[in-house]
Amino acid sequence: MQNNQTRTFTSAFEQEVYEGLTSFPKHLSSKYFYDEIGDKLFQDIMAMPEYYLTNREFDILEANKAEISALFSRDGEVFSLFELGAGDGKKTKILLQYLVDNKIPFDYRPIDISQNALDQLENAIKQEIPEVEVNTLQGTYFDTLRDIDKVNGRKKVILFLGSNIGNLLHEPAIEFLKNLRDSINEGDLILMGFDQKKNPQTILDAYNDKTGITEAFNKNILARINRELGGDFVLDNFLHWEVYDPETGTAKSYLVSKAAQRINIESLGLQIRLKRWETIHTEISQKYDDATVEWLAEQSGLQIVTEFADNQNQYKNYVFKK
Ligand code: AVI
Repeated sequence: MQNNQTRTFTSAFEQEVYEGLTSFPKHLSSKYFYDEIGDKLFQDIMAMPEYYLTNREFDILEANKAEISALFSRDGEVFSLFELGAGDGKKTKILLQYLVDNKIPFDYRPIDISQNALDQLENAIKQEIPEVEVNTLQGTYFDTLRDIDKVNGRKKVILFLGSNIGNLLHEPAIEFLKNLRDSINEGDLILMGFDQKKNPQTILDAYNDKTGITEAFNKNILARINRELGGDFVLDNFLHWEVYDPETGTAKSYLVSKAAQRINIESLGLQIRLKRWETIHTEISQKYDDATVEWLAEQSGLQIVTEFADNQNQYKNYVFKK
């Protein structure tokens, strides 16, 4: 691992925690929310009534599954359906079931860094829709997509659902989309979910539920530092705080220190101080409008083929091609 002055880190997690907590203002990356406990908390978030994103996307896929499937397979051409970050596949199963029922030839290739997550998904699909040919791919998204070109000449369709793109600032989102563009060929498609700008209160409620599940999810990053790096964060000493800027469409999550406090993180040999009301920024969840998605597509060399929305335009799925 890389050196930071005189320090040697044994993982990217160690290095990013060190850098984030010694910066001003302090920050931690939301990608570290997702250990076993964080995955479970995110499942709970998706089941909350306030977290409208999952149901809106579910409804869009359900209402448009015939049209979407027809785009994926023109003239019965066999294709590979890749999925980045499939989770439990709840929404994807709508499309898988439709494709199977209509005898449209395809195989399903979920990509994930975690073999455990892939095994669980594969078992669930084998139980529920045994007709689907599942070929899991363990690895990072882009290395895996690039490698697949060498072994599989089929048309590619890539799913990236859940508005996961929104956890990236615009610049890294463009980098991500450029990488996606580089890993597809002419004729291939990308179906991606983008949560839309809407009544700011609806967004604040989705990220600050009264039951405290999102609070626990946000604080899990501190709990994870305690578990994995020997930290001594007291979770009750922090407020979960959500803000939403309706002009830029950016929702931001913070942990706010309720008191002046010192934190030790043993494996980093680090002691930090937090002033009363000092913040640790942990996540962005970007909300979009058509102009912003068009701009992102243009910046990354993608074209919008079509889009699907729910009846209140709360959420949209766009189809891109190269
Ligand atoms: C995974 N990601 C798209 C979620 C979101 O909406 O930003 C993560 C999340 N954070 C708080 N609630 C849900």
